[in-house]
Amino acid sequence: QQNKEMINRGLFILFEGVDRVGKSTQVQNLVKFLNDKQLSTKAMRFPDRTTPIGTIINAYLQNSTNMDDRALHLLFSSNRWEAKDSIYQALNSGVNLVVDRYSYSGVAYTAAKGIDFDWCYACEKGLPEPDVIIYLSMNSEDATKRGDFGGERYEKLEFQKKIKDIYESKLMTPKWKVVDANRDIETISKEISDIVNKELDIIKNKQISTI
Ligand code: DGP
Ligand code: NA
Ligand code: NA
Repeated sequence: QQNKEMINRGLFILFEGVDRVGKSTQVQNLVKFLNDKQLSTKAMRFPDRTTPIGTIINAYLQNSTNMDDRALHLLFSSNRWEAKDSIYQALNSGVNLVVDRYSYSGVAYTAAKGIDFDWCYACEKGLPEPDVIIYLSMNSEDATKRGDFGGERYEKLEFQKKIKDIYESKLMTPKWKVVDANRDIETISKEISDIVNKELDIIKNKQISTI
């Protein structure tokens, strides 16, 4: 027993924000930063378009199908629930997860359609809760001017403003780390790795909570 090494659980680090603020790039950079420090780390993203549920979500996002807003919301939520076991498995085996969108995207995007906030939130209750939430913040006009904006369903300026408002007025808690995304990639990555470095020691022995 004594010579068995104690495994610290992995950290659940989440990136949130509206479309085109640079989440995916920052996820990649943080995964690399942590792996370079010999901390085993994996990237994960939601929606996971590779599962059967994800295939339906993908068709909706690419405008090839329509769906009732609540039915769609439940599919996005299911797409997270179906990943729950693999999230726990990774964290409990000491692997850090850097996740691109999660429950807060779910609530923000559906509530922005005018659907009751609490109803949206209820579907997420019981999912593993992120340890660190990094919110990439940017002016909606600037984000919508970025390359490739407009290709998918939700990429309309007025809608993006509503989503941003729900994130910032209803979802954000003092625990969220707000990072100004309107700077060069390296500056943002450095700020994020500093944040995560600090959290690594604080969080590693805490139990995983649920939303
Ligand atoms: P991304 O692959 O990060 O570009 O996400 C795809 C789009 O889907 C993006 O516009 C955000 C949106 N989205 C992500 N998660 C959810 C969710 O749970 N519910 C809804 N309605 N939209 C979501
Ligand atoms: Na997108
Ligand atoms: Na999702």
